[in-house]
Amino acid sequence: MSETLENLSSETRQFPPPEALAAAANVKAEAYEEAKADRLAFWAEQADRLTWAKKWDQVLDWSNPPFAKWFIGGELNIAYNCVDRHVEAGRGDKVAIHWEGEPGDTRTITYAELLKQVSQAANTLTDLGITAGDRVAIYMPMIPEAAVAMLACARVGATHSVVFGGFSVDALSTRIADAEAKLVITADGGYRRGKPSALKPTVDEAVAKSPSIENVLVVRRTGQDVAWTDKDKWWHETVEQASPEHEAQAFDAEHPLFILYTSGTTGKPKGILHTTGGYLTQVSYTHNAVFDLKPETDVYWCTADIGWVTGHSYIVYGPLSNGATQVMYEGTPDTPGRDRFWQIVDKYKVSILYTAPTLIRTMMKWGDDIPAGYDLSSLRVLGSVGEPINPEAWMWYRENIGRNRTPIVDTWWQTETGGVMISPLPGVTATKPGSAMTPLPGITADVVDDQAQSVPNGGGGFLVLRDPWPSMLRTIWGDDKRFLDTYWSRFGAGADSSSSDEWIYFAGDGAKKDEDGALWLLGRVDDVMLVSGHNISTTEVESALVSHPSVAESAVVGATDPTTGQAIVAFVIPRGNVDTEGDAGEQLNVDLRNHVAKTLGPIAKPRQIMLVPELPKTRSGKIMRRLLKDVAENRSLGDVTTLQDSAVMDLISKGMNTGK
Ligand code: 6R9
Repeated sequence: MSETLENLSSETRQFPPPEALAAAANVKAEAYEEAKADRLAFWAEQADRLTWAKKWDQVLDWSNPPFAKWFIGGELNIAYNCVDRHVEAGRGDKVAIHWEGEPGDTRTITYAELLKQVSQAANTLTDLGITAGDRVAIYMPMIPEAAVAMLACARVGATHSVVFGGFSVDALSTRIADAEAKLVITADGGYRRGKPSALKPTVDEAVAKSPSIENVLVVRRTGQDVAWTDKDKWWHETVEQASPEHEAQAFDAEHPLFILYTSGTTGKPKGILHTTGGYLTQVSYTHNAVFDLKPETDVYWCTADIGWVTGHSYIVYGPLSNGATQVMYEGTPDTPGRDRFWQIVDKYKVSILYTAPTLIRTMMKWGDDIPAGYDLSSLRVLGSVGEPINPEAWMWYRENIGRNRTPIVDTWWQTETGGVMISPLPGVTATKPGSAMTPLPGITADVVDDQAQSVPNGGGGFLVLRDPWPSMLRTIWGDDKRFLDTYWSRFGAGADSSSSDEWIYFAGDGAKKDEDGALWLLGRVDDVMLVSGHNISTTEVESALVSHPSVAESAVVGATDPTTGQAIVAFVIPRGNVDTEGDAGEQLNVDLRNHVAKTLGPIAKPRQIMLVPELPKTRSGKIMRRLLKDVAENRSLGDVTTLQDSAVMDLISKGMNTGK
């Protein structure tokens, strides 16, 4: 992105918060002013939500930027904050997790039961020689033991590294090696798409290549046959037999809590390191504020996998620190039927739903009649995370799921930020479809040009974060230099040519400010296209395509072009009922190209549109445009190890070759 990003689309719809919700909201408009007046005092106040064994002496130490320390001198135990203190306060019988297995089996886990399991698992970790500072890899399906394992690590001060169940041997073993993990916690398998899907064979292969691993702890979930080595221990023969008494010891506020690897677009995965006190402060605060959580009455459901940061912050640490009752679901959204999500919302009377744009667009494709068959009146706040949500997908979510009553919070954040950074507040913000709106209280985000100058309203550029925040990454595990290079050397004091002494965090996303200063996220800057000298965001072209009634989902890439530098190539999934055979398909192609030209202007008209049945996505639902670019430029495919379903690329390449 050499110049600024073009600001192509305009959206004028706006939805104020429902009055009753606003009147009873956890966070009111004053919070912004309060945080602005004294940011550190504001965060100190939020840290008081937690129970500290020893209070901190200083809120922030920024004397060695960009290496931040928060709540210096403070000590706390994360598991104590997420579990024990709720039991001690007499809420042991409250349900922590309503777990729903994909085949329909269920478990109800109260806070008292969770305390027992976490304590037992902590005792087993200790028996296996795990002590504070050791690293533990977790490779699990979405079963309660996954959360128990994370909390048990936190309880004994071990640093967990969760790897998506389903990632390859290579992905798992490189992550184990990078963190020098001593233990893997896994399961025989989990249920996905109606059948048991094995995990243990992948672990066996990875462990064979991993000299640092001393033990493997295995939960029996599916009962499928597993090979067994002398490193393997069954969970039910160890954890479930262990003493339920475990005294949680407090750790320093900056004690490492977890490493989570993000693949980025190129190169070796980055092990993002998060620590204890600041992380829990921000995830606890934001979970309460952004979802307006009322722990006594709400039933919260985040559909993410715990292998994604969203699962860490908004299934495990945020909700449990707030004493929430939540739903946890093991499987896929179309098993046994495409109504599974709405059946779960109806069954548990879910009141807060947090999901991803990719799922919303998939539900759009499946049709309005599916959610229409369910009672969704329990819902009162809807959330979105993971990608920019196209205005039409946002409207569909509002109308078909929220039934025009519930606010939508579009939450922008990253593995690196630890917690939500930019989002509406459901009782305060008048939302606009497709906009993440404004930074939360206590957060300073901005959009800048090449020279790190703040762009005026109406302009576009790079999203940056200006002040340190409590749940920020502390470094890249074992690679401080890469931490500096990746996030801090683009702008501000960390940049070679800069005369500024302000440290500016480069998020890697493009964004624009509208006329009111609201923020619109435009995708990764690596994905921005340069067409005849114009910087065009993939997100805006995708949103224009999705606004056509025949389109369910789309992904846009810039492919090398002899005349325009780059040309726009779009991959489009038509809605279920759309005829794409023969002439009808060709007509649709012409219509879609014209539709984009009409919506955004002729410069954004795609050179080519491919109708495809699926798009390549990561396990967290992000479209892998890099692979589509390989297809569009007739290259062999790059690294596909983080792809959710590798068969998808074959389908797409075949369509490309036959011109369909
Ligand atoms: C939480 C999470 C981070 C990247 C981020 C951005 C994209 C996430 C978004 C969004 C637009 C939102 N992203 N939320 N883009 N609007 N509400 O997704 O973390 O997996 O590390 O991805 O996801 O591009 O930079 P992570």
